[in-house]
Amino acid sequence: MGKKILVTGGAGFIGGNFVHYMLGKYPQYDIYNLDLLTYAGDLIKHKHVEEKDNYQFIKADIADRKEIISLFEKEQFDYVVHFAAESHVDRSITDPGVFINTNVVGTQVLLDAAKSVQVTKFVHVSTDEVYGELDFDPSTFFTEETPLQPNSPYSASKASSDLLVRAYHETYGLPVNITRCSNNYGPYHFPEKLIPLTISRVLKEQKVPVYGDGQNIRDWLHVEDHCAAIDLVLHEGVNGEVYNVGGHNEKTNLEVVKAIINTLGKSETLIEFVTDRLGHDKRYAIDPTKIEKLGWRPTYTFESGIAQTIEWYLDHQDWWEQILSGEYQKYFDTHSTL
Ligand code: NAD
Ligand code: TDX
Repeated sequence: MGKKILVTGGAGFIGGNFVHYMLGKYPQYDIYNLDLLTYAGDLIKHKHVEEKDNYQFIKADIADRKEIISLFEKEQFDYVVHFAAESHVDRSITDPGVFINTNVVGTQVLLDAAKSVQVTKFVHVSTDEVYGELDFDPSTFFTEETPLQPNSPYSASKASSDLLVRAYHETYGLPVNITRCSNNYGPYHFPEKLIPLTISRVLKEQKVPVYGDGQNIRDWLHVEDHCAAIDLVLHEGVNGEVYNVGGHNEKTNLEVVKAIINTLGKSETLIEFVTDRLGHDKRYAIDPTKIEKLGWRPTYTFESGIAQTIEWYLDHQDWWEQILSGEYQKYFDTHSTL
């Protein structure tokens, strides 16, 4: 049956991939992509779908209460899948304010709007960073019961939004789910994040900044596997539940950077160790048992996923070159310690 789905942040990395995934899988659904088009959003990635009858773009700020409430009243969405956020930890360290406005206030506005039209489901896309950090003991993982102990302004803003989502379920009975995912990578990943930054810089034989000693661990998940998990939670998730999403692909940052350099046949002398990130979380690792019981399995290993991703960046140089030539380059030049 046809459904109206509002995807917030659908011009960004994961939301953009999710829009493509849903249009491909559910031609009977109407997809509304709402995005403010900050530095992190672009519509070039949607050129091939913008003519579709069941796709519509809406430029708006999720924190603009008046506009968001009247949009929901007009469109009466069935589902909301909420990706829109300020997402980069380093930016939250230099300028936390916008993270509170978008990630906390914006989420609360959307919750009010969703409540006012009684949506069938509100999926809030969160992050494993709300759990804080793990030590290097490989037998420890984040579960849905791990206490929230966010360490950066970014993760604190996401944890705050998670608590609001929970409260709207407990207080008003809003049918919600929260997903907490590990580090994503894949097509259309903005080149300020480790993997696309490394690929784009190595291709240009530029130095790659590795924070601290490069031994921090992240648990990498291909974005298509993340999209499939969100689709499953949207349709099968038990209201009020949290689902962690990750595929047991733990790597040190140095291992990731070296894998990319070696695949591209370049020299490891491109690696430059730079000043560590403030409050740099040591390790993230997800226990995905709960979402596996719901029926989810990742299809990519880190090795197959990174090979596919490198291929994609080689084939789509025009997309990332355009981004690197804009406002982002000014940000990198001002903030990098290279
Ligand atoms: P992104 O930064 O690539 O995209 C964010 C999008 O939100 C952009 O298109 C931007 O224009 C839009 N946006 C920002 N502020 C807005 C506002 N006020 N109103 C409307 N739109 C606004 O982020 P991403 O990496 O695709 O992450 C998407 C979501 O997934 C975020 O909520 C993030 O916290 C979460 N997440 C990301 C990862 C990851 O590894 N990238 C992992 C786990 C969870
Ligand atoms: O230049 C760099 N050098 C470096 O060593 C950058 C940009 C990062 N790093 C390190 C820091 C992290 O340990 O690489 C690791 C990954 O960094 P990011 O790509 O910035 O991701 P991270 O901070 O782990 O957060 C990501 O995953 C969780 C997303 O950006 C978040 O939105 C998501 O919630």
